[in-house]
Amino acid sequence: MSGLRIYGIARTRAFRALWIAAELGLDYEHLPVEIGDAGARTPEFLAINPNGRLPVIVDDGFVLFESLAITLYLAKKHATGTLYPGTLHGEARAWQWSFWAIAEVDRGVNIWSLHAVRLPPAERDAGKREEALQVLAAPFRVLDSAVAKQPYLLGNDFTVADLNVAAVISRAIDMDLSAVPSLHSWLTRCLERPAARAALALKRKADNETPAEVTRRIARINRL
Ligand SMILES: N[C@@H](CCC(=O)N[C@@H](CS)C(=O)NCC(=O)O)C(=O)O
Repeated sequence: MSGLRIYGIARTRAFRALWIAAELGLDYEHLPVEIGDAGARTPEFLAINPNGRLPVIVDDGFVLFESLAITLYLAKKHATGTLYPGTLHGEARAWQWSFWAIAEVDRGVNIWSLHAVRLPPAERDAGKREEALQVLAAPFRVLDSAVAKQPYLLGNDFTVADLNVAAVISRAIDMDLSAVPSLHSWLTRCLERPAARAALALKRKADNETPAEVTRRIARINRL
């Protein structure tokens, strides 16, 4: 047992930590904490992550929040030279794509998926959905052209850069991606990896078990 604990129900950004742990073949304990007062905002959880958000990990006593900081940390700790780039420039590119994903596409994909898939049909807002697609169009073209030239973001091999971007936009697999065919095939390739499939299975199960009231709360508290 590595002494790694991953907090956060798999429906949340904890999916990203679960995917990297599976890629790395780590032993870990998963604590499927729910958002808000049911979990992440309790005094016990706030003592671990004062942000009251998911995910957070505790790795042999080392506490770390921010999903992509978690994936980068675990990849660097366990797979430098393979999943985590072993060169200065490779590392910087992995950071570049990770920060890009958080800044450019994380919120848009989240808004789209809530208003296209996750909220009950009568409560979906077509305006928000269309606006999200407009916000995503330009960055998706950037990603499409990056993976048109080579199979993965840093070259011929799958790295943590691919994992981070694919995990952030994983819910975009349900969009019409015909305008960005290279992005579509790259995302499919990433999500078909055995480790991704294992983490996605946990996420789908959590999605299916999430009551509509919780999905409404997600949209409300995050103003999505
Ligand atoms: N930038 C953070 C965002 C974390 C975040 O917002 N997590 C959501 C779940 S996906 C959450 O905990 N929301 C509940 C809340 O804000 O109360 C990360 O990537 O870890």
